[in-house]
Amino acid sequence: MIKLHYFAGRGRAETTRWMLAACEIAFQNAVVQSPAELAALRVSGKLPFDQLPLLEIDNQCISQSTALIRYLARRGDFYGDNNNDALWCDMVAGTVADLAEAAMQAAFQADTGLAVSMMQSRLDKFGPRFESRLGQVGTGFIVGSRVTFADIVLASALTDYLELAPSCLQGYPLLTQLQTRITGLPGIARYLDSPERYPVPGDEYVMSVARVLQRPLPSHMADPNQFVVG
Ligand SMILES: N[C@@H](CCC(=O)N[C@@H](CS)C(=O)NCC(=O)O)C(=O)O
Repeated sequence: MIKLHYFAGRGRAETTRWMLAACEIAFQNAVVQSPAELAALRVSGKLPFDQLPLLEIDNQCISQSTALIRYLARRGDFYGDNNNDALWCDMVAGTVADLAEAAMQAAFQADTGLAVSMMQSRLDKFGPRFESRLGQVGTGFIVGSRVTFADIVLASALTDYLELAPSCLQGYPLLTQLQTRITGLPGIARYLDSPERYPVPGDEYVMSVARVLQRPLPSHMADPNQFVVG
């Protein structure tokens, strides 16, 4: 079984989960729940660069979320039809990472209003560019005439945005269509409805990450140093 080692939540593993789903590759979340489990992974030699997420696939242990999604994109033929498509996939995926970061950090903010306003300013910056790109390409996809990993990571980020700010895509009909189309792909739809899909991250997730990494909680939380050792 293919294993994805990460904390008990979406975080930097989520784009890999979406790509596994798009490739229709069955996988298991291998949850790192305690400092001891992380320490065991660190000494196991499995972590190429001593970081999570870690994907065990094709008889190798691989890491770095941006490398993981590209590996799966090549494996599943989601990297476009030529070098120029691949370039645009990378440009879009890089911009999506800048958009997605605000949603990924939302659970760590002092309140939801602040988190949503940070997300809104990212969407105000990038949303019109994505919308206009979709208009120019004219196929319903952000690159070329079939699904690429750029569509998949974009739909993943948009889904995170919609969960926290349900009306945020008003005024973006093409982005709305793309999000609907990609979340309706059979592998993705199955994944989103499966136990491997984590809920919108909240305090519980923030605490589990801090506990495993033995690092401080965000300062607005009670007893921020409760997991810090020494
Ligand atoms: N650029 C890396 C960042 C990985 C990263 O920061 N991982 C964190 C968890 S989200 C980690 O492993 N922290 C523990 C450590 O660096 O020792 C990626 O996208 O995969």
